[in-house]
Amino acid sequence: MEKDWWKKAVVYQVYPKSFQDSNADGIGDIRGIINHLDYLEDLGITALWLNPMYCSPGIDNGYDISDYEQIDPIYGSMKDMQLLIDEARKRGIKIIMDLVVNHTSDKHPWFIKSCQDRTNKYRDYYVWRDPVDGHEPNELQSTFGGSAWEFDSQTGQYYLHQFSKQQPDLNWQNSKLRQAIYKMMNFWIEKGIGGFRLDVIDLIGKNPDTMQMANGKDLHRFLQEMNQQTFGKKSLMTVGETWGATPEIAKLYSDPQRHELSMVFQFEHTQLDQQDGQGKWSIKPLNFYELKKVLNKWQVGLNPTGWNSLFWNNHDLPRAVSAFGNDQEYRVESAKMLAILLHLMKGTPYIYQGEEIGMTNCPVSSIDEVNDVESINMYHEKKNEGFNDNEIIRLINHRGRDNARTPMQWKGDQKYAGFSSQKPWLHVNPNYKTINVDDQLRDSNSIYNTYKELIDYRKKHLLVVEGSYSLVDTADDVYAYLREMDGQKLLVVANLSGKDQTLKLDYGVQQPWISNYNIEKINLNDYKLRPYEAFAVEIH
Ligand code: TEU
Ligand code: CA
Repeated sequence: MEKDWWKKAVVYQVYPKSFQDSNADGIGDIRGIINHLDYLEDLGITALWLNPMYCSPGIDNGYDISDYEQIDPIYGSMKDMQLLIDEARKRGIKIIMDLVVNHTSDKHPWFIKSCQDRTNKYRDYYVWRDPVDGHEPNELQSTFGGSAWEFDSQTGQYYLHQFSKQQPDLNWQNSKLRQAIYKMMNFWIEKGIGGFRLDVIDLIGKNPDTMQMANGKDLHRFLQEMNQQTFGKKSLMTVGETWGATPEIAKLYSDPQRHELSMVFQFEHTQLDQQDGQGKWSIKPLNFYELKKVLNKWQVGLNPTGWNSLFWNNHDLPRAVSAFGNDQEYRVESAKMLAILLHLMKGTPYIYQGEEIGMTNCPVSSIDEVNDVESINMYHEKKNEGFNDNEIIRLINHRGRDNARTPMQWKGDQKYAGFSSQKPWLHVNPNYKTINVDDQLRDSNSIYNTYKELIDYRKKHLLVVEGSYSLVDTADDVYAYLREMDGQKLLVVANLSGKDQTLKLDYGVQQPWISNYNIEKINLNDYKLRPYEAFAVEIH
């Protein structure tokens, strides 16, 4: 196997609970994924990242794991999982497993034993601290609201949880814990998987006493140790989820000389519609020039030693076309623009399920319709602070995680969008009648086919993978860049805005590889870009 295969890969992210239900219980499952491998092969993707399907009480939809080496029965069995790995391989698709090792579920046997008394050998698998003056050890807050410390009355200490209190943090300072994790990783590697996506991996070097959680002092040492004891010699792909990364930090993770990870997810561009330093529930309009600056910074900044991941959305974020495009009158144009802009950049692109058909956010009108623990906790917190329902629902509709988690829209003419024959665990977006896979497969001009073409270009032109990247000077709301290799030159232009823009570049008249307004020829010396217009042209 080629060592750096992941540099050429296009990754598709499946949120299993919402992809396809094969046994009519309203919950997506492994058989449902297997049933759609041909679809994914047709799209052209070469790796599949699966959100967690291990045994879990499901407080945080699988990110609270109670057994790392078993499949949760709601998703199927280990036999189904092995079948998925093997069937995917036959289609040239590698399976990337979600590795959640910053915390477990409070129902994991390690934690249950850890709670029994202060001296048992699992006590130190988690992070326990004495009360200070009868209170929490310090001010650390949980990402999902409230204190990050929970008191255990049986043993008289607090345990740390950076997410919900049912997700106790593991203590990575304990070498026995680290060995247990590596053993579990090797168990999965032996099944023939293609790699791991490492959940909130930048938190494992935490020091709760100094309150430094992300980018702690032992983080890179732990990753090097993990690399050496698990995937290091195995051409696997690894992508770390690192909310706290800067380009400099991302290079530490992804420089091959350092033997850590293949790449990381950085989130700077997904936070530009938040007010500075005020977190995800503070909203401001997206500034297109800022977006261009940030994406460009990462393209330039990771050169030459690092490697970028390229993505607009995932299961934690609003839908791409709703967050960065216009999900109403320009839904098709802006969804294609986002695809063209991202997929011709340097790095490994990720497509989140439904993005390839331009699925949109799915607004709700009451908290009763909300499933996600993060949104529900925030709702109660804000209620206590005196906010009214409408204000809070507006925030949830803008940034809540359920937006991305509604069932995949396969068919326009079936109840529940062809996701299941039974009422799904989460509502289906009513727009499935017009936004669905079936219709787009039939339409050669669909968003789906734009993605398919872009993936194909990446496979056929090494330039897209390896070519250099440089920004081209244009109007603020227009993003243009050049990719170059061995004399071949590709120009990519995207109008990020819903307004007309002028483009004047000394490249004459060219024929595009791809465009979202179906143009045959473009006079680059003087061109009027329409709302969200985008194209890529090879310069001759
Ligand atoms: O996400 C990490 C994380 O910090 C998110 O919770 C993020 O803060 C929020 O969703 C968006 O603002 C990972 C997983 O992707 C997420 O689904 C899990 O809930 C979380 O870790 C805990 O495992
Ligand atoms: Ca099912």
